Amino acid sequence: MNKDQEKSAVGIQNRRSNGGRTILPAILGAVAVVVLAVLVIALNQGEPVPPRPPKVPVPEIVNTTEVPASGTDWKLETLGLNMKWIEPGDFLMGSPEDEAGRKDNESAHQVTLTRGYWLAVFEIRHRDWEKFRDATGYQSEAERQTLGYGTWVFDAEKAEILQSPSANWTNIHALGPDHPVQALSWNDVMAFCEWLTTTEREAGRLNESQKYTLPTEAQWEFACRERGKVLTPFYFGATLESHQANFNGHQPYGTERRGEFLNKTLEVGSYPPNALGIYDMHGNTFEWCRDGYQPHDSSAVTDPEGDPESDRRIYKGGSWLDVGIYCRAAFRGNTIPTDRSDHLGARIALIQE
Ligand SMILES: [Ca+2]
Repeated sequence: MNKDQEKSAVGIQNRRSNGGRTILPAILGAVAVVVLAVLVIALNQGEPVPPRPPKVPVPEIVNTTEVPASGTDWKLETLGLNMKWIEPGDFLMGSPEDEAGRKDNESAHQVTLTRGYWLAVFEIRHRDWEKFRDATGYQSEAERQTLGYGTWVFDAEKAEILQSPSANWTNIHALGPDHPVQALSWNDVMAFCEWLTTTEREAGRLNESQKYTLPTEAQWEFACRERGKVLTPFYFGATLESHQANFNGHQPYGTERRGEFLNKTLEVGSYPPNALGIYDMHGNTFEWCRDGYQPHDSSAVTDPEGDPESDRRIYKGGSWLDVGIYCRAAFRGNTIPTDRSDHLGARIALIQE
């Protein structure tokens, strides 16, 4: 007799000792309670968060014109980086008042963009910044320790973000050439864009009306929202889970399904892109935008560029460190243009007058 049979035999014996009439309903009741509890847990938790899907190769772009042409994607040869053409249009920027986690400065309003532009499919990578550094010898503000510090760094043990004098892009999340570069100030990224513009013009791959720069916040959000088709907080829909983006999956959005917190960046393009073929606009690193900060109001606007007098700049999209609410398309971070942190990077745009 094995142990299971022994247990079974003991059960039979117990039922017999109780006359075999009252114990069966009690067992059925207990089973029902267990089944109900499992169902409640299942309804709250759902299935475990699935793993992120395998990476799909990014489609190759072959330039067929000497300079970027409206309506056509462009390969930025200096970096080997795809730039997606974004057709102009109208969209609803900001968030509705019932969006969970929204802030007061996100008032929904109609925005018209009258000019198309190109947006990089990836955040700026370590390989990109190394080319810039090698070509120019540029030292970032963190390396120069302007303002008396290097970079804000998350201390996992203390669960705090602290200033680290020696931290900069060369040693913060420097996990490989295809990881996003961080610890850059807004000023650093604009210097990078000026170098790209000069380099591409000298190579005859940019005309005088075209330049590389940061996207405005409206250009960023328009592309994130797939030219206005996405009205939910994410281009994945109303929820965000850790198989969709690199963020703090311990606090997902719109779901109880707790997922991973990797505590690091991943290579760009590790998660599915949006319908325009743009990756990591939710999570991995926050992304600087060009605008000076100003609160939204509900008025319709055309080609907004923020407040030119503001001493603060916008950043968007959340990061590897952030919980779900900060990864929403409408969320608006802002800080001074000299600031830098270990979860703030950028994505470049190409614009033309
Ligand atoms: Ca991002």
